[in-house]
This record gives sequence, C-alpha cells and structure tokens, in this order.
Amino acid sequence: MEQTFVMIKPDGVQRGLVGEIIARFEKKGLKIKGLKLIKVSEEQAAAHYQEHQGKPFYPGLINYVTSGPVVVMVVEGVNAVKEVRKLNGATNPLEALPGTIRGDFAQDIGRNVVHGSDSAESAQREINIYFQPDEICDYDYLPSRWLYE
Ligand code: IDP
Ligand code: MG
Repeated sequence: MEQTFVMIKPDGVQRGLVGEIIARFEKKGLKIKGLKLIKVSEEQAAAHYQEHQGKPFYPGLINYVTSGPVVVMVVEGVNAVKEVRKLNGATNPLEALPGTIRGDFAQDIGRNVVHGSDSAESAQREINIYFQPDEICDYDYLPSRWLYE
C-alpha cells in the first residue's frame, strides 16, 4: 500500500470545507491513518516547500500556509498519491475540472485549498515534517476487500 500526505490549507479550514474535503477522500475508499489540526511553523513550511524556494510566489506561499490552522492527514491506498492528486485537481483552479476539490471550491492558484504529495518519496518526506511515528495509526480498514480485487 502507498501512503500520501494531504493538507487542507488555511483557506479550506477558514471556509468550512474540512468535512467536505475529508468526505471526498473517505468516499473514494482511501484509508485515513493520521489526522490533526495544526498551525504550521515557518520551519515546517520551508521544509515542505523547499523545491519552490527562490520562485516569485515562494514568500506568498509560506505566508499563506502559515497564516492559520491547517488540517494534515496521512492517507493510504493502492495508488494513494495519484488518487489524491486526481481528487484535488489541477494546481491552478482555473484549469481544475468540476468535480475536483480545486475545481469545485477554488478560483486562485494562490488559494487552492488543498495539498497532495507528488510522489511516494515526497509523501514520506512530507509526513516526517508534520507527523511523529506514534501519530500514525495502524488498523484494519474493513472496506479494503470491497475496494480491491
Ligand atoms: P501542487 O500543490 O499542485 O503540487 P506546486 O507546483 O507544487 O503545486 O506548487 C505548490 C503550491 O504553491 C501550489 O499548490 C500553490 O499553492 C502555490 N503556487 C504554485 N504556483 C503558484 C503561482 O504561480 N502563484 C501563487 N502560488 C502558486
Ligand atoms: Mg507540489
């Protein structure tokens, strides 16, 4: 099974979209293994977005993700990375299809509501930034046998 890291960004929390967004992952059949509401520190934001350091939008991005509480999640599934990014939709909400989280709930690339890791390796790196090992829960996810052949 593959793990990925999801963040409901400060705009998603402030706009009351937490339940709606989590419901989409749940209904898809993705297993939630970790979940908490936190305030992101400058250090965490810099580590998370190190690949974007130096880009014109970087200062605004760090300001955005540290501007209020976020919900962070560890999510598992056979193709969890791709499934989550598909549910999230394109980075720019203007290009995100209706039916995706960004397509349905966002308009501006700088306020795109949700984050999902871009690879299994990024996911492990990002999970380590936001979660302690004992905050990730191992349990039998009963729908598995109805989700996968
Ligand atoms: P992703 O979140 O879909 O993986 P990335 O290209 O990794 O997209 O960018 C990370 C985040 O940085 C985006 O989700 C968005 O919040 C922000 N971002 C990316 N490009 C821009 C931009 O051109 N203007 C403002 N913010 C941007
Ligand atoms: Mg990215």
